[in-house]
Amino acid sequence: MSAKTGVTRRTLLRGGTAASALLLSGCDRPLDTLSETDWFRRLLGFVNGPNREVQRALATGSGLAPEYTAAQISPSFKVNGNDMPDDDAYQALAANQFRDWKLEVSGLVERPAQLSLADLRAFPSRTQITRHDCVEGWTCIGKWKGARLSAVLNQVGLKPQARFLVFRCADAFPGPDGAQPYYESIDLDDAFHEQTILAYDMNDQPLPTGHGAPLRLRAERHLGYKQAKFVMKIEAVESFAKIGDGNGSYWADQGYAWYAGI
Ligand SMILES: Nc1nc2c(c(=O)[nH]1)N[C@H]1C(S)=C(S)[C@@H](COP(=O)(O)O)O[C@H]1N2
Ligand SMILES: [Mo]
Repeated sequence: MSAKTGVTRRTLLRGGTAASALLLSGCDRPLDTLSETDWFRRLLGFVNGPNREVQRALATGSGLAPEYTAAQISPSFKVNGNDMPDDDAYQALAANQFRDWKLEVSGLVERPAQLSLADLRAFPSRTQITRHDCVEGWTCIGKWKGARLSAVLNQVGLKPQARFLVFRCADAFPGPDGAQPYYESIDLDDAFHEQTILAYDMNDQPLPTGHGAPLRLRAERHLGYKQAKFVMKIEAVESFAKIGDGNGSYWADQGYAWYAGI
């Protein structure tokens, strides 16, 4: 995946390293692992683009993404995209093991909150072993534990006008007008979905930096780029028209589908 703009030598080098790491990563290529139904859904998804109604109509049963056993966890999980935000404030927080880090939850909420990692660990949690599918064509299986986003939202109380949640991340990619911050957004169906969590643990360890420390989104019915790493702030909004280039996420602003359902 490369941005239409702003490909620097650094990102190219990073891509090269990532590509060679893939050979040794223990991750599977999607052709080996996806069932025919998955491919059928995917094909329809590509034909219809960001048509979430079609994809949701095709989702069968519980609407849960498949979950796996501990034995199926990939021996190593690829790090993709940014592996460390350049931001000074983020780096200072990381140097102190995120003891002073707080997640801001604001926007169209009744009770805005600043939540420490201890606060987040006190929320009802969910643990899930799921397959991460990157649009670039690799998959890895990992175990994630995190606060149920629904529980956090129940605490802050969404205002009636709230329709989307925007996740603001600490990292950015270079763009023509300077750094473009990474951000993502989901609708309220996904926000309250059983498998949507704010993950602080990966494979029974605190989330490593490369995988988005101290907190990342896991929205398991979506492609990899939806799984925002280094989340600093969650903002409830009525529309994302005035955020970034108005398409709801960094990658949607680069032309990828906002609704990255799988
Ligand atoms: N903040 C942030 N989140 C991000 C990215 C990123 O570069 N920055 N890359 C995305 C992409 S394309 C993928 S495939 C996954 C990679 O997650 P991993 O590094 O844990 O494999 O994170 C997604 N979330
Ligand atoms: Mo990705």
